[in-house]
Amino acid sequence: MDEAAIAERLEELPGWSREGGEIRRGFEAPSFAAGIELVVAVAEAAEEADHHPDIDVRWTTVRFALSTHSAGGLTALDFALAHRIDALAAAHGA
Ligand code: H2B
Repeated sequence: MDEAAIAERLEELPGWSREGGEIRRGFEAPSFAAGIELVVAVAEAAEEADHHPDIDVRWTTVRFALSTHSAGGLTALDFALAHRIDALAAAHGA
């Protein structure tokens, strides 16, 4: 995916930022339990897509980082999962 395509896709994902070869977003969950439920929901979506984010949980802050390891960078799979994560986060009050 070239730089112009990446920039274009990122514009559709407010809150996500590009850090080198990955995109990242952090969410503030209403509670630790809600954050873990969000992680479980994202894990299910990741299994369905066979595309897996890096996940960092710090009490009520849950951060996701996406890249396509096999491609050594960003692909359409990362942007599709980012949209899915945004929807799941909204559904979990984060
Ligand atoms: N997730 C991510 N983020 N990148 C990959 O390249 C990747 C993955 N590869 N999940 C998948 C699994 C691969 O290992 C299986 C065999 O499809």
